[in-house]
Amino acid sequence: MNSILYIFLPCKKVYPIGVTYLADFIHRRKPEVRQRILDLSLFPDAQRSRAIRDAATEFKPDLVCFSWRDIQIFSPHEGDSSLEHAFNFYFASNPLKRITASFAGLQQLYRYYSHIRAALSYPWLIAKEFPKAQIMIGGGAFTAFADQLIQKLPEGTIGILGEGEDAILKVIEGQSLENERYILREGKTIRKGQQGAPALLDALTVDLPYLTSIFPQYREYVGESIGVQSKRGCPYDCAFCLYPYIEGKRVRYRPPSMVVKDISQHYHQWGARRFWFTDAQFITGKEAYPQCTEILERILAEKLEIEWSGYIRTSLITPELAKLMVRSGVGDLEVAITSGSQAVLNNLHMGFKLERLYDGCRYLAEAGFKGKVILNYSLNSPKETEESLLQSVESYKKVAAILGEERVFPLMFFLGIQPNTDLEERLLKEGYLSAGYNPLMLTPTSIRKLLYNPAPLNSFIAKACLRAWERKEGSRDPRKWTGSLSQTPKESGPYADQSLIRGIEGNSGRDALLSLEEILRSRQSLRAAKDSSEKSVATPGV
Ligand code: B12
Ligand code: SF4
Repeated sequence: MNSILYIFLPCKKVYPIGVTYLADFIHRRKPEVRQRILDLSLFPDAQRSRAIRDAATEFKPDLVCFSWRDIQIFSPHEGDSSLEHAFNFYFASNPLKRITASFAGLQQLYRYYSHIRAALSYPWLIAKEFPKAQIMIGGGAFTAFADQLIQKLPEGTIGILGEGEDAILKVIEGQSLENERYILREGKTIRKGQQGAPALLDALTVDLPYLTSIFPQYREYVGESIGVQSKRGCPYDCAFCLYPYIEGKRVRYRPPSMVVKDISQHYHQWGARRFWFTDAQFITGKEAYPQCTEILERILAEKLEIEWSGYIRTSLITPELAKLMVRSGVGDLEVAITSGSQAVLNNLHMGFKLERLYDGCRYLAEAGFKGKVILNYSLNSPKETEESLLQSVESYKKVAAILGEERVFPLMFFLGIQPNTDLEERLLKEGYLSAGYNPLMLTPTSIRKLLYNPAPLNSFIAKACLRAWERKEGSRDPRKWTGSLSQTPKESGPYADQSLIRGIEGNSGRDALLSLEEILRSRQSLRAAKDSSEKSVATPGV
């Protein structure tokens, strides 16, 4: 095979790092193979089929590699209005609100299914109009839902779970895929392979001039946050998390010099200034300290004036790392505290101590950290009690006292149940989920289950959230002004202050926590009053 067309399936605009790494890898090993990257997110819906047809007609690929990053439309966090509609639909006391929410929910369901249907139509287009081309597919969303999606794709499509470098190389060289995590449908039979040794990440850095030549749409991303991967794999075991399933548990490091060369090339050649370490975890444990330290030191030594972020275990931040993080340009951080109760965290196998998380925040504050911290809370996790909910409220207050209330933004991020996670397995065993359920099939009943918020605590958690969102005229995602997601030039630069104010005004997570505290405290005092009146009835005269 001599030519590969990569098609990044549409999602909310995010730098398509996966396909850039794949194309780079193939180019280093097979420089004679022609390659092109087409990012469908950058086209309006109606023009996407045409864009594929034009690219395939002109480029004549032997291999078409679809990359499917996101499916999750119903996100379990308050920045997504679908959570608000779902809560109104299930829990609002006002029937009008329920009706309005049901219409909004139906619209969202329609969008969700149309999105999947449209994404599936593109491989079918290639299969019908360019039947000689081999089709491959991979990416985060495909990995998460491979068993369901492979049934809907043209027969013969090679699906790859997790990393794809070696698999694509093998396909163009005509080698067997037996040692790769492939999935293939032949009629009604599904064949799967298991990855042998995962690839080591000691390859050279991205060849940016080459990438620029095969990805002319790169210009759209210069002001965005560019993804850089410094390691693959996560050794932790958090019950709800899919990342170790996607990347493996063994951590593989890229040499710091190469990671920083990547950043430096994007900085000097494209003018990029914002970066995101796409690692499942940037600090995977104490073993990662030397690599993380060297990366940050090199950013400083090369005088790269960047803003960077990533998923970071605050519990693993040392005073030295905190100083380096701040000096090298760390931006806003998203910290998955999950719960303020150590017992709830232990039950989810989170593998960190709350005290260490607070220490990490303290070190950041001492180092002069000026960014914002989004504290993700997954209220109503298994083993949650009224007491543990109050501990979560306390934990927010503690972090806010350390970093300053104006910097800390709690975000209600309910546990979303994902296939191939420990949480899914537990809930299947407990009968909460039924065996053979389809995680992509959303109905009012399944959404209620998959946005994990079970009885008996569900109704007043929902009440607290709805009360807060009502006051703020809707749920808010404070990430609009952070380094993590897409920021149009209009939102940055001169508008920075305005968007900051909007973010702070929209701190609905804080309100939700405080409303929850109010509700729980009043329940406690009601109970105490009831108990004492029962006691005085039982022991008259005392
Ligand atoms: C970093 C990250 C983010 C960052 C991205 C920052 C940035 N500027 O890039 C942030 C925090 C912004 C983010 C946001 C979201 N994310 Co995210 N994110 C990730 C994470 C941790 C890594 C993705 C990544 O870039 N990896 C590094 C690159 C090199 O890998 P890659 O792109 O996956 O590509 C490799 C393989 O997938 C494969 N591959 C890719 N394409 C192809 C094609 C072929 C043919 C083959 C063979 C192989 C192949 O090979 C590549 C190289 O090895 C993954 C989880 C994970 N551990 O993978 C979730 C993940 C991709 N995100 C996910 C989601 C849902 C989201 C959100 C939609 C969440 C939400 N509801 O708000 C948002 C919105 C994203 C958007 N479009 O804007 C899901 C997607 C699965 C799903 N359920 O749909 C994942 C898998 C996490 C999860 N829930 O399990 N995310
Ligand atoms: S939540 Fe973070 S630390 Fe836990 S398994 Fe997932 S990536 Fe690793």
